[in-house]
Amino acid sequence: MRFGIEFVPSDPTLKIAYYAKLAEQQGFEYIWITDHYNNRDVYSNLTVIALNTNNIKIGSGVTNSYTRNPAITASSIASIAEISGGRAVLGLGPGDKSTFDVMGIKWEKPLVTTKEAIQAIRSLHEGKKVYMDGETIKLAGARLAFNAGKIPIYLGAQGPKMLELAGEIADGVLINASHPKDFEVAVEQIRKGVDKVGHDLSEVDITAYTCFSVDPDPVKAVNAAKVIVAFIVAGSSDIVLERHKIPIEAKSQISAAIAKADFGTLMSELVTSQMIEAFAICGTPEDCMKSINDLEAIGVTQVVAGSPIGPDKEKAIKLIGKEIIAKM
Ligand code: F42
Repeated sequence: MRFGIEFVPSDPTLKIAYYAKLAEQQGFEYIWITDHYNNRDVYSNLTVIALNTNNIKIGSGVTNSYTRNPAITASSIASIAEISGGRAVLGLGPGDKSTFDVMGIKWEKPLVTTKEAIQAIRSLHEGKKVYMDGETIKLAGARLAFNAGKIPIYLGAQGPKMLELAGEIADGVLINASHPKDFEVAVEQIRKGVDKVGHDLSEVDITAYTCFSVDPDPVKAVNAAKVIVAFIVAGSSDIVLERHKIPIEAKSQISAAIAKADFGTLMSELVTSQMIEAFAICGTPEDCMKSINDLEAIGVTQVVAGSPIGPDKEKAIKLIGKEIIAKM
C-alpha cells in the first residue's frame, strides 16, 4: 500500500509546506494539492512544496481542463517536474461544477473533454507539435519549448464511465471514496477500461482519496470528520446512498442545514455513525489500519489521507507515520 496525503490550499501556502515536509519525514509517498479558484493557487503551492521537500511525489489533486487550457496545464506541471527533480504527477478531473457556475464556465461534455485533455497533455509532454480537432479540445500546432519528460497522469473519477476511461488511459485514478463497497464497484469499472486496451489492472494506481480522521480518542476523530462527511452525503448520488443504506431524504436535510450554516444540528443529529462508516476512514490508528487493510484486499493500491486528516493535523500526520505507515 502506498500512502498519500491531500492538502487543501484554504490554508496558507507556507503552512502547507510545513505539513508537506512533515508528511515526507513520516513516510508518505505522495502529496496531492486540490485545485479550486477560491483557494490559493495549486501550482504556487506545488512550487513551494517542491523547494521544501526532497523525495516525495507531488501533484495536483485534481486540476481540470475548463479553467486551464490543457497546453497551460502541460506547461505548468512540467515546470513543477523540473523544479522538483522529476517528482511531479498530474491529477486531472472534470472539475467541480459549482465553482464553474460562479465563474460563468459551462460544464459541457466532461467525459470527452477530460479524455481529450489527457491525450493533448501526453502529446505535449512527448515534445510533439499538437494539432487536435477534438469534440471540445482544439489545438492548432501547440508545442512546449522545453523538455517535460514523462509525467504520470491520474484521473479524478467517480462515475462509471469516468472510471472506465481511467482504466483505458490513466496511470492512476483518484477516487473520492472510503468504503470497500464503493471500491468493489469502482475496480470492476476500471477493469473494463483496462481490458478494452489490453493492459493489466496492476498498471493503474487505484487510489482511495478518502475523508480521513485519526486520533487516539475515537470520539474526537469522528467529530472532526462530521462536517466533511455532511458535504459528501449532500453531494452523493442516490445510488451511492442506497448502496450504504442511507435514507435518501437525509441528503436534502443535510443540504438544508449546510445552506443555513447550521453546523450544530449537523454535528449533533444529522450526520449519523452509519454515514461516518460509509464515507470516512476514521477513529484510532488501529481502526484506520483495519479500514486500510479492507481496501487493500479489494485492490486499492494507494490511500490518500484527505481532509480533515485529524482533529489536530500535525499530530495526525505523525500518528499516521508512526502507527500506520511504519506498521503496514
Ligand atoms: N474537483 C475540483 O474541481 N478540484 C479538486 O481539487 C478536486 C479533487 C478531487 C479529488 C479526487 C476526486 O475523485 C475528485 C476530485 N474533484 C475535484 C472532483 C472531480 O473534478 C469531478 O468533479 C468528480 O470526480 C466527478 O466526476 P465523475 O467521475 O462523477 O464524472 C462526471 C463528469 C460524470 O457525470 N460522469 C459520468 C460517468 O458515468 O462517469 C459520465 C457522464 C458522460 O458521459 N457525459 C458525457 C460527456 O461527454 O461528458 C456527456 C453526456 C451528455 O449528455 O452531454
